[in-house]
Amino acid sequence: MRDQRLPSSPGFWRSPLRGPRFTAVLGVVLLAGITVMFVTGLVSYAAYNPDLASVNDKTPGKGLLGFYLFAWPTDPHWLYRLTQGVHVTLGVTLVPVLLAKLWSVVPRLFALPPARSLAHALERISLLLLVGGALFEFTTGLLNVQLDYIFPGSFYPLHFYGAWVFFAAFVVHAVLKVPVALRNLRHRHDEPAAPEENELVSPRPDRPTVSRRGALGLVGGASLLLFGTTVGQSLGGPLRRTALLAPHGGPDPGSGPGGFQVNKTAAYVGIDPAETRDEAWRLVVTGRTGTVRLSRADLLAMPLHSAALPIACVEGWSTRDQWWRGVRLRDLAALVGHDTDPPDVLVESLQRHGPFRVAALRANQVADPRSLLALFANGEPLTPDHGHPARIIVPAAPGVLNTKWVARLNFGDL
Ligand SMILES: Nc1nc2c(c(=O)[nH]1)N[C@H]1C(S)=C(S)[C@@H](COP(=O)(O)O)O[C@H]1N2
Ligand SMILES: [Mo]
Repeated sequence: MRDQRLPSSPGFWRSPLRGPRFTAVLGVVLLAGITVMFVTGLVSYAAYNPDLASVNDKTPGKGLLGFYLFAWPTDPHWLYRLTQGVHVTLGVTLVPVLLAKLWSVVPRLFALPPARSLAHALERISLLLLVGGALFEFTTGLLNVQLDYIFPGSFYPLHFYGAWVFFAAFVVHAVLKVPVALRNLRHRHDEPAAPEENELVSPRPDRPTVSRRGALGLVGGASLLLFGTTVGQSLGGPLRRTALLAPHGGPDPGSGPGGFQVNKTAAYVGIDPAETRDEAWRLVVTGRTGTVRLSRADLLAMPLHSAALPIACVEGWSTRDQWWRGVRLRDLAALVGHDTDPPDVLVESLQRHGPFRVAALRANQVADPRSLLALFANGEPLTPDHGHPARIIVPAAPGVLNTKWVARLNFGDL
C-alpha cells in the first residue's frame, strides 16, 4: 500500500461522505445549471451586437465562435433583464454546488499514475480543462459583478474564450459521466455502485459527523442563501435592498424620479457640467443628407414620446420599468435623410475616456418606436448621473448600449 500521508494515496482521503451517489447528485444539478449558464452567456454576448461594429466588439478575434450571432430583438422589452438576471443569479447560486462537487472528487485529481492509457490521459486532460475552466469562469464572472469591471476591457475576451474552452471539456465530461451518474442515482443505497466509481469511497473512512443527506442539505441551504441575497438586484424596486451580496450598481440612488440605480456617475466618468448646460450643449446628428445641430429647445419642439423600459446591466442588476420621455431615434434619422427604413446608428457620448463612451445600435433597434433619445425620466429632466442632457434608451438592450450624456448620432456610417 502507498504511503497514506500522500494525497495520491486513496487512504489519505478519509471523509465518509465521498461516494458515487453524492457526486452524482451534485453532477446532475451542475449539468442542468451550467447548460443554462452557457446558453444565457452566449445570448448575453449576442445582445451586444458585436457583429455590428468594431466599437461593440470586445472579441474581434472570435472567428467561427461568432457563428451563432443574430440581430438582437427589441421584444419582449425585458428580454435582457431576464437572460442576464438568470445568468448572474444562477452563477452565484451554483457556487456551493460547484465547490462541493470539486471536493467530492478531489482524491481523483491526485490519483497516480497520471495516466494508465492514452484514453485515460485524454480524460484527465479534459478534466484539468474542466476544473480549471469552471474555476476560471466562476471567478472572472463573480469578480466582474462584485468589483465593477476589474479587468478593464479584458473581461469579455477572458470570459468568452474561457467559456468555450470550459464548455468543450464539459461536453466531453458529460458524455463520459452522465451514464455513470444516472446509474448511480438509480441504485439503491445497499447495492454496489458502478465499479469505476468506487474509488471515490474512502478505504479507511473516518467516523461520520454528518449524513450524506445532511451534507447535501447544507450545500442546498448555502445555495438558497446566496440566491436569496442576490436575486433582489434583478427584481429591482424595494427588493433591491435584499441583495446583500450584490452590492454593485452605485450608491443608494435615493428616492424620487431619478431614484433608480446608477452605474457610473457623471463625476466618475469626468463629465464637465459646463458642457451639459442648455447654452453649451448641442446634439450633432449626421446622416445621408448631411449634419444638423440641435439644441435642447430644438429637441423639445419635436414630437415627444414615452416608453416604459428598464435598465438591465451585464452585471445582473436591473431596474423595474422607468418612464422615459424624449425624441424617437427614427425621427432623428428622418431629420438627416432617412425617412423610411432608418439605418444603424453610431452613438457617441460627451464622455472622453472609458469603455462605454461609444456604442452602435442596429437598424431594428433604431426603427422601434420605443427607442428614444430620452430627455426625461419619470416626469423630470434626467439627473446628471442618469445622462443629462440626453441618453439613449432601447427596449431589451443591455445597459451598455444605453449611452448616457449623448453628444453625436451618426446614422448609416459605422
Ligand atoms: N457614456 C456612458 N454611457 C453609459 C455608461 C458609461 O459608462 N458611459 N454605462 C452604461 C452601462 S454599463 C449601464 S448598465 C447604463 C446604466 O445606466 P444608469 O446609470 O442610468 O442606470 O448606462 C450605460 N451608459
Ligand atoms: Mo452595465
